[in-house]
Amino acid sequence: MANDYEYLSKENISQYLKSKSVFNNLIDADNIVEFNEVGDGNLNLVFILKDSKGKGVVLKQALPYVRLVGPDWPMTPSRARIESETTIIHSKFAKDLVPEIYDFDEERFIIAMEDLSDHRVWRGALNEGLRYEGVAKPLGEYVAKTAFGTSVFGLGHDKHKQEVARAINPELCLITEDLVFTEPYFDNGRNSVLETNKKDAEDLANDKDMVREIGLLKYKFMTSAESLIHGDLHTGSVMIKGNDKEQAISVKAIDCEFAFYGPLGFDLGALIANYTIAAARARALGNVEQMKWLLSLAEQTWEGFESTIRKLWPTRVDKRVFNDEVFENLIKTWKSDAQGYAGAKMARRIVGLAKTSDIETLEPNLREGAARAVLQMARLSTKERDLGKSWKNIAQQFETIIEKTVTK
Ligand code: SR1
Ligand code: MG
Repeated sequence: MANDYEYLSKENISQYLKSKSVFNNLIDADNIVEFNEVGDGNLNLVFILKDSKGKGVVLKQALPYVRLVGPDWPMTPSRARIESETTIIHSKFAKDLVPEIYDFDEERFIIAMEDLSDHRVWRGALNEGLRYEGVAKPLGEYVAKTAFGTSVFGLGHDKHKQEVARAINPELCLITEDLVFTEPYFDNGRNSVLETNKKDAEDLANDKDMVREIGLLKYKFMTSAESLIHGDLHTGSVMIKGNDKEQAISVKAIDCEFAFYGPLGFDLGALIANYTIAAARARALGNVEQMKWLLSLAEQTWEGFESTIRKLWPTRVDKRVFNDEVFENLIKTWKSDAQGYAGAKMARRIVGLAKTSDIETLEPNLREGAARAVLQMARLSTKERDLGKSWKNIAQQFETIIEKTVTK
């Protein structure tokens, strides 16, 4: 694959817009008055462009390497194709919950999409202590609709098989296999923690029950082809638009370049992990009510997920042996997976490469306790995933851990 394609820049962007008719009615390429590079993720260039009449588009270009590290870590830019195709497929099932895709340039790996600059990244709002209602539940609905729609229940045998093959994403899956499931337990030189958290990281890696569960979860991640999952559904992959009552009026799941056919509980776990990390931050900053609210979001997401997938279940394409008893078993499995993956995703953000601003922007004396709390919650969540606990019970247990570690 050619990796010598031209990168977008302020100098060449008008020319690029003029070269494609899809932009004719979207933006005036001769009157671009705003050009902002806003890529704050780990991988890509992201430009928000606006013309003098206020019309805007977003151009997202995949670099042939991991932006976080630089050209020393090559990475397929075909991830942009995966993101574009997945967003379009997900929009068939959850149109309002993803951005509109206008174009994909397969030579320069550029996705043109809806301008969401009237939205903001949810993680940033949470870090500021804002409490938008109406985000966690729609995200559960998004997981349910997209997971059901792309599963054997939604697609049937032939289409599901074709889709599993089309959507393979081995390079990005390997990032997750390494960073989420392996390196927190077997350091590959990319881990880092505060000196005062070294013992916590060692306790995690030496926790045999945890490592066994992580192994089982990694195996499932590598072999289960349930649904076309988002693959990186953290709070930085969610954009929200709120009203002045801190009620979300629009929620969008973005950045699905890690998408592939995998276990749907991975997406639920990613959300829950990031709510929990945000809760540790809130308490470290003394905001008890915000912590409690954040810990209640897992239940909201799960309720959005479960109620939606229950409604979809009667529409499954083949009802012969996929009976209601099967569904109740699946619900239990998905909950166990969600809790297991939540713990895996919490631990990786503390110990491994690519951490979260929630914790990293805390002063070291606050970060220490927050990081310790997250690691302890991670181990509890993953190891006790099959105990059939209620979400309220889990939230209560997390709160107890946070209170003990963050405020000691
Ligand atoms: C090298 S990419 C690091 C991380 O950024 C993405 O958001 C994924 O979570 C990935 O693991
Ligand atoms: Mg991302």
